[in-house]
Amino acid sequence: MSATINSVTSKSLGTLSSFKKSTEGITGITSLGNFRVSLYSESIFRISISLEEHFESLSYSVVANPVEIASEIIDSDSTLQIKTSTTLLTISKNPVRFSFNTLDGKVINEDETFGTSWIGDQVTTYKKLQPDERFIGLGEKTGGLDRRGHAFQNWTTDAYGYGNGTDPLYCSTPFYIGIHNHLLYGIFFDNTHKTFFNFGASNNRFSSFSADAGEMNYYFINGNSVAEIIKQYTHLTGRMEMPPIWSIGYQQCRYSYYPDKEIYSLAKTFREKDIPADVIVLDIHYMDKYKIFTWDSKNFPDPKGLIQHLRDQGFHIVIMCDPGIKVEPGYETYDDGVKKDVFIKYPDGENYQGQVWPGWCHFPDFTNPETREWWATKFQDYVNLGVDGFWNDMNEIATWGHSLPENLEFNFEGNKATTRRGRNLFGFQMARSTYEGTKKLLKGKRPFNLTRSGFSGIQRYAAVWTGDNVSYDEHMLLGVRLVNSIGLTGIAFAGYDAGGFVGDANTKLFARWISIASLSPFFRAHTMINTRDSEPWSYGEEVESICRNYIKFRYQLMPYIYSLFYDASKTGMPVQRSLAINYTHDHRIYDGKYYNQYLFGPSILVAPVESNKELLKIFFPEGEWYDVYTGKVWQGNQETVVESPIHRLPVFIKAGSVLPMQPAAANTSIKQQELILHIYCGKDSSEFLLYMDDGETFDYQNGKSATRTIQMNGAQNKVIVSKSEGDFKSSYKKIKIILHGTNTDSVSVNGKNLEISYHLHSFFAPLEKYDPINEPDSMGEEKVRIATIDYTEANLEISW
Ligand code: MIG
Repeated sequence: MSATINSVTSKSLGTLSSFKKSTEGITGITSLGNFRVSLYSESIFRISISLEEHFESLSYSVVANPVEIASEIIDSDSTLQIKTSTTLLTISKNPVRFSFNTLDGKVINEDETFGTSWIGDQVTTYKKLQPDERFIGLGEKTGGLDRRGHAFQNWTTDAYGYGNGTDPLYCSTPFYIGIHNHLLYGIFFDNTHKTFFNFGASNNRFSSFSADAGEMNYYFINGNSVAEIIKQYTHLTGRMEMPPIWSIGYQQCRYSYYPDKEIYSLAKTFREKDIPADVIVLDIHYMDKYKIFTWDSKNFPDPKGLIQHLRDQGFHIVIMCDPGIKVEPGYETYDDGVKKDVFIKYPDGENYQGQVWPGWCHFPDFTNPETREWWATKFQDYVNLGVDGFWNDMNEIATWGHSLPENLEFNFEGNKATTRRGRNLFGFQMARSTYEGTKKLLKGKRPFNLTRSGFSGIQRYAAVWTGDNVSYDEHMLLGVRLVNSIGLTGIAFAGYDAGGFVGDANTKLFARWISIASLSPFFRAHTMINTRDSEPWSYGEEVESICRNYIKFRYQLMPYIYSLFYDASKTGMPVQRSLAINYTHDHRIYDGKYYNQYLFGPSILVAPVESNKELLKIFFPEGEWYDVYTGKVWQGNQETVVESPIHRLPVFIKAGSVLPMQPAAANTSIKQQELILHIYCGKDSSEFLLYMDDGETFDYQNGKSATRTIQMNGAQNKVIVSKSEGDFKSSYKKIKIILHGTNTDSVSVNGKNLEISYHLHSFFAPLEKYDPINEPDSMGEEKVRIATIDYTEANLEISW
């Protein structure tokens, strides 16, 4: 059965005529349209609704399969119910509407009267707004943490210099979480057309999600916590692999560094100035006239020598990869692309041309598996030169004019689709092809891949950065919020251009931006062509010392941060965590005063603040919080004012936690001798999984890793570090135990008393002033107790 729908009125899914149970789940026929319910776990229900008799099976996002679950089906006069061990789905028969409930009958999420309906090709599902319902997520979207009262659309867009309210931006991730009455759920709308989300904007009846065309195809996720829902969502859409450890070090970028001399000198300056860094990024000017897979032979006569030299200094190179391929007979990539027929076409078969940096260009059709294969092999030359970092830009697709024709034809895995269905996927599939290709070519070494555009599932292939931000304070805070939200959408590896891309930063702004970004997942300074120099030393000595301090702090935290990435690879848990993850039901965290705050991993609270503010009102969640500079302990569950001078970003460590750290080093590949356990005493308990591997190969997938659980029992003054599991042997020779917030005079390990020493501790060096007659300014100090033991893989019980 198929129905014709016009756009004069809205028509909704009709009454149930029949249903049947199949291996796929339940399918039903209604007086207008068909539906199918399939289960992906006890708590994930996929709802497909179509005017056609068959349902779409292709998804670029979903990697999980439906499962057979011992669900009960209860057929009564007016309803059809499906019950799993966690969730009761009630489908009313006349008309067909869906309501998800807890087993004791509370409504988690239910259709509004309009249910699923169509206006022309546009399909919408309406959900009843629940009392005080909040909405979080949707990834790279501007606005507040709670999205109630606002509407958004997903249509990947080159949003150069976007503002505080611009929508859409570069990535489309149609997934959000609803919260009300201590209940929560996630909805992932797996439709790649332009989609629209309304969270009670201009209405007080419903939240809704619509697509310009295609099927209603959504996954309802029932979960007890935000973390659980993210875990389920990334069960569906996949998780990242471990990134190369160097990619989470500091990356220095600008549009563009050239000629090669400038890069030699950059690398040297980092080392001379004792500022850790792992990456120098080559933006478009390394290419010959912006042609991908070429080198500008004048400015880069010896790329191999350059890259080797950088490698010797402990630097990796990340290079810009643009999808636009210049139409120029004789240019190898162009000729080969035409021959292999890999480009996006007009309906009459002509290759589409759009204008970008190189001039008129064709664009590889990354929804074609053969094109992905073709693109993947093109990286051979780069890899031969020693390149292992790749940056996918302009993949929304961005072209001059910003109006990609909608009649272009995409291969869509052989199914054909127009721009309307293909555009949101372009960046995602470009990143996929780049990642899969370079991974293969690197023969066991991990590539780093960065993308501007993406769709749900992009976390499997690339880190995401938030594009062309602007050098001012509000934008800095907006970037923090974007990354918080991107994290809620299963993308753990994300960041923003520190210092701001468009325009010039000023001294304070640059210092603050680097401080905050040092505690973000992807840490890179970047700036636009023709802006002022923006390296850590470009803003005077004071800023240089501030940058050095925070960059070094990040390097000290590397064992902790790397373990957070491991968590992301296992559970989808973001590295930078919106407070909505741990404190979901505390209304204060949604307040505009506090919604930029986040947890960096489980134990570090970061309160981002404008560069010119010396005082900040912050919200301390429950528990107790140590000031990272002075060790002063703040009581949680309160709103209070803290100091935020330019050299001291408000950062706090949760009492009752342990931070695994190490000494700062010039780069991440230096073999470390000493694991430092910072124990923050307090009555709370915690558990942290320390993860180690070689940082650069995929051997960890075959057991060559080491995990150790660090269990803190605050009330009993005890930390247990479990014996090392797995085949990887770390380079550590010593473990230094640093106790914060205790006056104890005795520390023991496995019952044996240790010698302790008393120190004034700081993670940060005193700030040099521009005039040497002044004493350097202390960053703050804290009395700690220190004891050192030999490194051992055996179980350790530390008590004090
Ligand atoms: O039209 O490669 O967002 O980071 O420096 C600009 C040059 C193209 C946009 C990216 C930006 C990059 C720039 N690119």
